[in-house]
Amino acid sequence: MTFRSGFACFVGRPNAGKSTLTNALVGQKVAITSGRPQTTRHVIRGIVHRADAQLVLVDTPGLHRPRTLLGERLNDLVKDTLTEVDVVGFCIPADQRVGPGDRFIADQLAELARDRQGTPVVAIVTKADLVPRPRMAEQLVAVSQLGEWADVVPVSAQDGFQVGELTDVLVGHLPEGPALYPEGELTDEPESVMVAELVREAALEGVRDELPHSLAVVVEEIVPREEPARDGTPMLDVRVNLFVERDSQKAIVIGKGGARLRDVGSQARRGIEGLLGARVYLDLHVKVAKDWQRDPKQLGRLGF
Ligand SMILES: Nc1nc2c(ncn2[C@@H]2O[C@H](COP(=O)(O)OP(=O)(O)OP(=O)(O)O)[C@@H](O)[C@H]2O)c(=O)[nH]1
Ligand SMILES: [Mg+2]
Repeated sequence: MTFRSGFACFVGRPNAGKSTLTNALVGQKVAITSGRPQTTRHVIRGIVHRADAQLVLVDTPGLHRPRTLLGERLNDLVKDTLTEVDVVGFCIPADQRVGPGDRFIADQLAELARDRQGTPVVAIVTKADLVPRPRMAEQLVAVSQLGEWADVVPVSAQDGFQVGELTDVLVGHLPEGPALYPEGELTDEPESVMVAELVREAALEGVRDELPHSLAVVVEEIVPREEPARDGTPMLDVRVNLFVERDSQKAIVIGKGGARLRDVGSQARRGIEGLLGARVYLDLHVKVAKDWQRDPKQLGRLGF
């Protein structure tokens, strides 16, 4: 049997369903998702293990016309990633007409194909569960006309439709080679990054307008408590800073009498305890970092 291994990268505009699809293929949550655009801010690797292949999925931030320095940095990150993978999955949601945002990305992919020949691009029509069949048929035609694709695959990360088929197609484009990661490893994200992401996911829920873009989360420390919990499970102190750009946003994140922040904390804590396999005391602090999205110094400090 030939064993294949390599990298696939998902691109697409914000909210296209890239991270949800990454999680569906991996079979576990490795990337946070939300209904807000620009949820993913760094490159996340999820690993699919099969008897005949190892597929490393690289989930990227949505590609879009940048309006801030953060936006530019995210786009550059995606472009660098595109040149390093064996196959690209271009995600286009089924429930929205193909638009300028998709064309912008199709143009970038065409440019890439000129610079670096041979990287196949699979067009993936996501969120198949949201549209009736005739609409899906129309979307498949529209997507086919958007560029030169190695394949066009409709898929639903929600109900699992065609997730296995998509994996087969992506694996088919990988070179022969040995496994790249140890068996059972599902992501190479450091724990501190996963913890920060779980807090950001919880904090994104229910906030509106510009706030999601203004929120950045940094883990200060994760330290074991000397005393374990009463039932003997280990206890961790996890200290996390949430940065927003303005005082008014700070008030929103904290909520009346701290109610919102408490909800965010208890939701994030559940995910963090599952991840770290320990009881967690989660300490959240909200701070203002004025206009950090446009400030190179602050972007650096926040890890961008
Ligand atoms: N019904 C349905 N909804 C989906 C599906 N995939 C994703 N979604 C929803 O679409 C929204 C965006 O999903 P994400 O996976 O965060 O999208 P993304 O492309 O990673 O977004 P960015 O990281 O912001 O670029 C979320 O509310 C998901 O629940 C799907 O297959 N079916
Ligand atoms: Mg994402």
